Amino acid sequence: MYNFDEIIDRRNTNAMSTDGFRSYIFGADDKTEFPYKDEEFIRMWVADMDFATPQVIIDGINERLDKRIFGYTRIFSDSYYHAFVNWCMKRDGWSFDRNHLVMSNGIIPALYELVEYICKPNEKVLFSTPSYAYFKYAADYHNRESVCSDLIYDNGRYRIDFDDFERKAADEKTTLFILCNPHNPTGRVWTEEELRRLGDICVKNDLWIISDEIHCDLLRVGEKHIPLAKVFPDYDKIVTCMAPSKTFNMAGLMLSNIIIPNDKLREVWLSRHYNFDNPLSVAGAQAAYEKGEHWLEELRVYLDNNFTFTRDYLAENLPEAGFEISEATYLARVNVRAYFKEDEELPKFFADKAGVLLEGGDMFVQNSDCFIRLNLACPRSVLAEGLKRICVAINTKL
Ligand code: LCS
Repeated sequence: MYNFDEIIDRRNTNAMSTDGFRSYIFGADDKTEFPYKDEEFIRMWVADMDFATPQVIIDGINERLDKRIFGYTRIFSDSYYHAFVNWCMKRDGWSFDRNHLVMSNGIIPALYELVEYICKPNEKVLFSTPSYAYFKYAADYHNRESVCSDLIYDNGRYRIDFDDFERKAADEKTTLFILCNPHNPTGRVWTEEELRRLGDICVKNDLWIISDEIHCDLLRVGEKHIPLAKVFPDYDKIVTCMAPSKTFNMAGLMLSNIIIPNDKLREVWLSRHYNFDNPLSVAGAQAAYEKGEHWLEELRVYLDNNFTFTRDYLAENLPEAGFEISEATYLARVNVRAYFKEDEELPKFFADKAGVLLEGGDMFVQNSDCFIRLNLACPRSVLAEGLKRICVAINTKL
């Protein structure tokens, strides 16, 4: 019913995807020349989608536009809470108190704030690597030391090194663990057993946990999301972060949900946070949670098919590449160790030789050499062209 094959021109919308790649991926400016024109690149990098945001959300925003005044806004009515908590209840079997919900203009801005509120200046922030780099940037910004626990790559699947994690969690200077659940960039959906083991270690060491669950709706069909706070309902040092941004391709509207059960931390947040919301974003998010489910279920099927297409294409054309279908996210992780040296700058290679924009290698803090990450949330024809270019570039390099 929805047309995920449609190619939508994103130029002239100030999109990161089309206009922000020079600075974000390459630290380059407008004058830096690439062998490809900007519009010739296949873009498989920043984590947003090339699909239209569902019409029900656009209608919700339009209804709010009709009210014509866009003054200072904060969520006062219960209707947003009900829409979101019903969504969580229906999809994840999890609910939370109305008072525990606070809003943020993004999960990353919330992480930046929370690191400061939670960790004293000499305390450390723990997370698993490879990692979305902003976990580290949030610690760096406040001069808090980051402690990385490398995930173990085992036959195409990542697992937690619990001995290493436990040792690092036991350091009394480590006071915060940032969990990515499900995990970007590995695409793992942590099992209940894994979450329980991780959580038990954190509880034993009295750690705070920020559970970044931004990718939790984007699961392969058949997978289930388990909010960490559902596994530890009595531990109030877990902050849960969720958002409609990835799920419904509305990251630019900058609205996210932060659930803080601990009264003291929430008081600090409420007293220091710049507490206003964008009225269009609130309307869009509420419409998403109330009416977006049907679209999401079709999107998931389309993404699943993009993953199987990628698996089959790589098996045929790049047989030495390591690839497993991600359990969550629209991000695919490909091990290209057979084709590259450890220190090769992969994003540059693929931009120059293939005309494909992707992220890889040290863009994920550490434990990520010789991996590339491909964003598969694009029409199948674009995906096919991107994969073709990637395979040709590698095969002609040999
Ligand atoms: N947390 C995780 C784990 C993410 O992957 C992202 C976006 C965010 C938070 C951003 O949250 P926001 O501030 O927008 O609410 N991930 C991206 C990525 O991997 N590439 O581009 C964006």
